[in-house]
Amino acid sequence: MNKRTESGYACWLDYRLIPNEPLRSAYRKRCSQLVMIGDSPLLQAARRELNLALGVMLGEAPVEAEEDAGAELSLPVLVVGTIGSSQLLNPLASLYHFDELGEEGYVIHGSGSDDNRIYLSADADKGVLYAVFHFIRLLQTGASIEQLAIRELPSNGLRMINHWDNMDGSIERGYAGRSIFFHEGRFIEDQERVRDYARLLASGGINALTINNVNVHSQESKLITDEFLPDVAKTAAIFREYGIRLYLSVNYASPMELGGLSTADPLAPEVAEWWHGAAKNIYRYIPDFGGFVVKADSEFRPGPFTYGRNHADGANMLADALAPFGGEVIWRCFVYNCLQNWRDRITDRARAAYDHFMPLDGTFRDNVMLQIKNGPMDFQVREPVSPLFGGLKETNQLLELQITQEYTGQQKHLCFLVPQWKEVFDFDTHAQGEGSTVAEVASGRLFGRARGGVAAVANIGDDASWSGHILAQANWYGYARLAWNPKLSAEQIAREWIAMTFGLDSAVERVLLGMLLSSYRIYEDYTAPLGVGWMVNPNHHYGPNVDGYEYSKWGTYHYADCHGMGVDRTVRSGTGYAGQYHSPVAERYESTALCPDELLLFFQHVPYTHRLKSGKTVIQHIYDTHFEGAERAAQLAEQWKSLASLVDSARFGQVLDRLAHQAEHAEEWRDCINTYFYRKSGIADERGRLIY
Ligand code: GCV
Repeated sequence: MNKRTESGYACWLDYRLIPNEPLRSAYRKRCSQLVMIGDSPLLQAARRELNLALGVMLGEAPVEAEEDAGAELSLPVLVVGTIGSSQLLNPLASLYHFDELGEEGYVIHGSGSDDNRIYLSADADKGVLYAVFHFIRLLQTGASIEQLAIRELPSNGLRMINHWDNMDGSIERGYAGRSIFFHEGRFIEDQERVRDYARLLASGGINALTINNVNVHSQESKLITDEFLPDVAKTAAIFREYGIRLYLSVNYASPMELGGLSTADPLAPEVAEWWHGAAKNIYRYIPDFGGFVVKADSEFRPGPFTYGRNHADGANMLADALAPFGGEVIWRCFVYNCLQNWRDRITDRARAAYDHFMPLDGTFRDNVMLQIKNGPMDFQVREPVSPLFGGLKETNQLLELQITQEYTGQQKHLCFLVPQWKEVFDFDTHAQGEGSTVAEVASGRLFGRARGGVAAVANIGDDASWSGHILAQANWYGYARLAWNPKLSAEQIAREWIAMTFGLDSAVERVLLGMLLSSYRIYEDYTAPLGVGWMVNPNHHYGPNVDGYEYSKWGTYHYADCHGMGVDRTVRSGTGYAGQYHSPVAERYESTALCPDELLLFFQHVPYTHRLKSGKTVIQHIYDTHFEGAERAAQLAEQWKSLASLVDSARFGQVLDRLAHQAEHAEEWRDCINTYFYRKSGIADERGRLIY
């Protein structure tokens, strides 16, 4: 077993000789020759990958033939290139509408009967690259390649990863080492790792990236200046080879901090002029630069509020600066400033994004997208979907997810997040009647918007395995796959990832599939009952602390007292947040009887004796889920142990250490939460289990 496999570095592009001989020779038969048409950088990347993958998996790389090789081409051959680039691809033209594939769609076609060929084709080079990665995935997952008629188009135009990396090498909310881009205030010179990262991203179809934190400090502000643009350009060039466009997070106050102006007022002509000059300069270095990501007026970052302007004023001014060069502005909606204390039951941080941005709907430029976190608070284990989805109708939107496990176990706990994200994508906003899912809204399709998509905060660093916990790679892979196609099931994604990462052993698949698919629920059970969030230690957000945020000023409460708990967010008696949804969602959240159990305490303040739909009381639910969650966390470790002889010892040990920690830590969670609520409520566990 090689080092890249053992450390986890190879991730899901861990090509290995296919051990099943009949399968390998069936593949080899169809892939003995390769005709690759074209040699743009994207196609060179595709060729390199195909040769590498086939060479290792089949034991020998295909023989590269010329497209006019004549008789030899009667033997099986893989034909790879854009439609129209060679007559060899002509048979496809009548079978698929290539003009509908755009820049990124592709076709994989092969029928055993009429000829011996498998075609990987598209209308553009990027589509060909994606076709190649898809084809490799077929072989890695043991799929039949005898009859192929695959046509793929991405559901989302923008499929982005956001890094929260700082130039000193630290990563905000990073749990897997230091930055792969920066060290001690500068770019890391050796970019081999960055190239491997680009391959991994492209294999899942990621097409956009920011490399620096949305909290843009002074050194990072200079990324848009001549001091660092040559380095940014070098990094952009690597990602470009894999079809990924680079964006930068920018400091809204740059005209003052870099340009020496006395204001950053978006309506001041000198400010607009400064940004125009800055944009022009960036495009001199990076002609396909994606644009700016902006966190403004949030958590002490500067923004247009300072000047009495609104977010549309700020975003549009930047959008105008970028428009002549084809760039766009991604403006984050994570804006709140609701200082309050625990006595205040009316102010509600959950309302903030909607209250700020809904009145601005329709006032943003076409090259602005609003980036909206999946929930109204902040990536908690369980939150409702942000009501801005379905609320905003005339504004481009991006759904923001968090791959890095800030509140979901920090890559020390196993928590496969794809099931959570699936719930978000599938959530029906009812904005245009039934079927108005978040997937349809975010992609732009529901309201006929030209732009849209999804962004997520990265979970990688310079750790040998990239992600700290090897099983956390499944979240990174799963995000990319869902961004491409939110209709994929969590199970399918998990199966693919397991096969590509650990091979095709059926016991490994069965055990790991069970572990991954149950892990989110298990984590929720021992940490965050019924939609309550924030019961974590302040600042670093790891480990239980029921009152950790209960007396903070940021509106993060559960309001537990001796009678009951939960936040009344109803219109009738609470903060009114439930009214930000369309009917019938609003009515569902408004009603204690209709509100789904898993979000009950997010929307309602109820007595501990309130009976859930499950038939249990709230307090008994808390006890049961915490006892069972901790028990099931311990079982995860046992399940993994059953794979001792089937997984290489290095990866086996790495994962086992984390699972052992998780099991122990889940007990701490169980005891802290149970004891707290037993003491508050005075109600004993029906089953008499040990509560300290
Ligand atoms: C990058 C949360 C995190 C912050 C993060 C912020 C954001 O508050 O704890 O670390 O800042 O979200 O999304 O901007």
